[in-house]
Amino acid sequence: MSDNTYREIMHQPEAWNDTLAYLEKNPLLYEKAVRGSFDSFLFSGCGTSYNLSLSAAALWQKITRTPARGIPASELFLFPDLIGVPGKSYLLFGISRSGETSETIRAVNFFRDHFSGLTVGITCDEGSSLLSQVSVPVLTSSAHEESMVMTQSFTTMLLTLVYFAYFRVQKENYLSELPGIFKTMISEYESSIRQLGEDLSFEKFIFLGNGPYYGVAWEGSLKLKEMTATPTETFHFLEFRHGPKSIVDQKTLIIALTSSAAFSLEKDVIREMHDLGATIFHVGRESLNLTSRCLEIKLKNMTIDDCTAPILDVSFLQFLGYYRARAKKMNPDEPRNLTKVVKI
Ligand code: F1P
Repeated sequence: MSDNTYREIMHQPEAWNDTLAYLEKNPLLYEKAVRGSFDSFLFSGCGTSYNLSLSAAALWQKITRTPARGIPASELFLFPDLIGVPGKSYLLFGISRSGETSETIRAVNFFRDHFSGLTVGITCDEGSSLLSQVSVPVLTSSAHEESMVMTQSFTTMLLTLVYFAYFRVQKENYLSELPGIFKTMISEYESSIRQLGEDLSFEKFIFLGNGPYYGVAWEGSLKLKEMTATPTETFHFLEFRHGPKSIVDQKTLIIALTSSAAFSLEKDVIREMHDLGATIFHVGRESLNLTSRCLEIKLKNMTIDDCTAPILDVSFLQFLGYYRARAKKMNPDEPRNLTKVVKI
């Protein structure tokens, strides 16, 4: 494959390695903010960067045991009284691949003028506006992208935020194992994912994820939508039973990102949808033991847990969107209706 999107998906191990090395070498860049004393932690961005904020906030709270929330950048300046509480201090992580998205820049500036606390900006593009507007600039330039859709930028910025969470509580992490695991798993599963992506008989795509997997499920859903102009939906597992499951049929593909914490209930939902005729694409540590209409990616590596699996899981979903786009003769580098940066 020659296009930028494929190259950048496959570059993720290098981007992760480079970024971890950069973070380990430069703790003074972020130590004051990441280990600072704040009442609550906000993660904010737009589009893919908002999906990232959802998973980053869940992982932050899970790892550091401090309150965290993911919000769309526009909510911060449109409904500030729903985000902040007078007298409380916050650390805001402004997340933007380009560092030029108008809403994210506006949110960071609004926060500085109306909230108390600090701002950390995370971006992949050198010299971007975001870097000059925040208290603590963090540049993950190894994940710079030429393509329109965000792939390595998503996982690398999420990896950075998970690294910060472990750094704050000074806990050991296994993030450095992710690049090797990615290479091993992609060599094993890429062809199966490609086969699924090339099956154009599927008309409905439902992404399911709980806890830290919910934001990543949304991101997989957005990748498929952006690259293939296909309607998709995303739910928490058990929520899907409360009405939306009415659409499930033989033309439905359920993409299920299961967790270790809730697998016992998650698997029941998946089996119920499989019985209704859906095909399953499952990524998780346990097996569903379904004999037909199911592709399973088993996370066998013992060091992968609910704090790190979300970073890896999304890369499998990037391939699904990519191969469906190619099967539909669409150019993943130039998705319909989209611009690389949204300026308002
Ligand atoms: C945010 C974003 C992307 C989307 C498209 C337009 O960009 O909404 O999520 O895929 O590229 O911009 P950024 O703020 O992360 O640069």
